[in-house]
Amino acid sequence: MTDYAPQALDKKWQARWTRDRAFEVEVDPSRPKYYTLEMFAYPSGHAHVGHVRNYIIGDIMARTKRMRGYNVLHPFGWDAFGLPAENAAIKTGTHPEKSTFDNIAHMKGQLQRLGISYAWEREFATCTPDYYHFNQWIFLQMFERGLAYRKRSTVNWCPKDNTVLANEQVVDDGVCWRCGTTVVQRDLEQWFFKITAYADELLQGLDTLSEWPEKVVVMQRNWIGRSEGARVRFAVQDSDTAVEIFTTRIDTIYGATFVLLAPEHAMVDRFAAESADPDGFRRKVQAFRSLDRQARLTGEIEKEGFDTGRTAINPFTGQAVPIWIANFVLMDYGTGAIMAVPAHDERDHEFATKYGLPIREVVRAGDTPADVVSKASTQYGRLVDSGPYTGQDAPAVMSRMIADAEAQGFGKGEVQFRLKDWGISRQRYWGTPIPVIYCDRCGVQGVPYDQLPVELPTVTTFTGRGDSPLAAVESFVTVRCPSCGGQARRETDTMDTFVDSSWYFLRFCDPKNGALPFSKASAAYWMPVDFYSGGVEHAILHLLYSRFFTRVLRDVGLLTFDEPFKRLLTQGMVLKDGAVMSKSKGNVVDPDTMLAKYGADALRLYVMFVAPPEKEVEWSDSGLEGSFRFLLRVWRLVDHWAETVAGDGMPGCGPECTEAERALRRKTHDTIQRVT
Ligand code: ANZ
Ligand code: ZN
Repeated sequence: MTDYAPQALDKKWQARWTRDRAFEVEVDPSRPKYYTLEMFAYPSGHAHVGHVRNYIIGDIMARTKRMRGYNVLHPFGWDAFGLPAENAAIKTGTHPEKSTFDNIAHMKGQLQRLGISYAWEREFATCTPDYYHFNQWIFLQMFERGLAYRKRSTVNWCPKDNTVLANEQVVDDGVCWRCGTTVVQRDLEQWFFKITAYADELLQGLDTLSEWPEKVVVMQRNWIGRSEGARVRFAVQDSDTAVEIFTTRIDTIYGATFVLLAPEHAMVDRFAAESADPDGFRRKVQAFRSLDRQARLTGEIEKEGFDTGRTAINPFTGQAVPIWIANFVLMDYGTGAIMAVPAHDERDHEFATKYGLPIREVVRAGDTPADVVSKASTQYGRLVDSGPYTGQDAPAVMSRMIADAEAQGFGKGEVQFRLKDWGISRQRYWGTPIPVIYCDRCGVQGVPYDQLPVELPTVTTFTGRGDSPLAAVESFVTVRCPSCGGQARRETDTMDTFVDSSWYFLRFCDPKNGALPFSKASAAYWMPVDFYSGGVEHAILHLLYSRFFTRVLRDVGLLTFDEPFKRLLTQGMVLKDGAVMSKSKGNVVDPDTMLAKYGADALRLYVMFVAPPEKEVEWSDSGLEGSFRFLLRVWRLVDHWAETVAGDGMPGCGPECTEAERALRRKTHDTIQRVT
């Protein structure tokens, strides 16, 4: 009789796996491959049992597939750049590189003690030049193709610290996280990735993701937000210009009783200048512009506006309608201007009611007039009071109205996407330097490939004040122009860390490649990822950016497929006392404590037994205790019979078998089938 001593077992086997390189794999075309991946980790310091649930789920997939004969790639790495390490450096003085690698060492130990079967020889951290070299390589490929470009765009700015702030650094009603000064908006030249060039493809690709959770597919579809509609010109009276509006409901145009402009609309400044009280006009506009953007996007604001005093001609009716400015009209969607149809749109209705603007019913869903004065009627129906279109059915009539607008030259059909190009510039230190050089004579140039990587210089003091930290390093900024050899300047912004995670799964196929991000052959064998698991908080950005990068790298010639992740699982959160486990809530359970008490198998078993992987679970020590006791029983049972069944193993089941032996054999196969 031997005792169940899981701690000793864990130690013994973990040492053996490392010695035998048990989970290291090579390309082997003679065997079917299986690539299973958990979203890599931000090295925050300590993994708690909420984090490790995901790794356990992935590990079980990896081990199962291995036992079933697949050549399994199961790697792990570190999403190691980012703001928290830099913020910590500002507070404590510890260099981000040091804190990052200390954290990695600790967390790696935790995962190893859990016995997760990673191919550790493929591990990398994105903050090393070996990796970010290829962020820069990919950037340059995109730059050559017009997929990386510069444009002016708005950032959060702290006027006291003189620095750009990330959204996370703007706290409590728009003040700077460090000094509490009210944050203002500022325009800066920034780099963008043209993800919109792939908008249609990213949308269509969603239809092929049959093994993704439906809710994630829906979230991506809404984020891309394709809208079919029309662009229509409303001529401004007493002027040579026109307001262009975007609408998805041209069928309601006879009920457009006013036009609304976004506060940022280009025409606003001109109207202000031409008004009787330009300063008063501008003050009102300014108040709208500085409203919280997020609140404006979600519409969770009191709708407000004011009359510009100007009017525009509805090209269908020929009638003049007033032009107002409204805080809920967004500049970066459509044309930044709308025709307001209060009878058939809820937001317009609220606005019209508040300011006493006219409401006209033009689409009737039922047989009798609807009470559109009390409530907007948003359904399609039959057109009324709509000139030559009266009596026609919407939406069918819309294509005819668009064709007529086109024929008369005041409108056309148009598709709009909610998706915006991806702004990647960060005025930060702890990220990938953007590989660009500015020369007064030769202009904006990519760093030549043979000069990559552009390494992060060593910065020793982090104040969080002033320009981006790289701009203060003279030896970094000053550089020779690659074309004329004259004196030039380096770009001092770094890349959004979402760039790092947009292709790391490809790097795992070929992590030591010094010439390319990965070889075509390695990706052809291992990709796509067969099983990808992680948190639903990445349902939109990370997964969309990865799908975008995959297509770009396909067009660069490195990949031959479109979708990186075949099957996706979003694991449920682990709660403690009803709240999501997190350091800030002080309710974390450290896996090491549990390992010391019960061993790795009990913890793994518990995590898998407590609920389906997609479901939330409430952590319970007694549940873990139960898993431990179950393993104890298995151990004792096997231990008791081990000698009896030793030797030839299970008896065959020929005619000589007893009925009991035959029953046991049947039960065995039945169990194998059901477990599989
Ligand atoms: C007139 C109208 C009448 C509208 C009606 C809707 C219902 P989606 O589907 O999201 O694309 N819109 C257009 N640009 C806007 C902007 N920059 N800010 C705020 N709202 C804007 O929505 C398209 C509709 O949203 C457009 O169609 C427009 O209002 C509004 F009964 O035009 B509609
Ligand atoms: Zn030059």
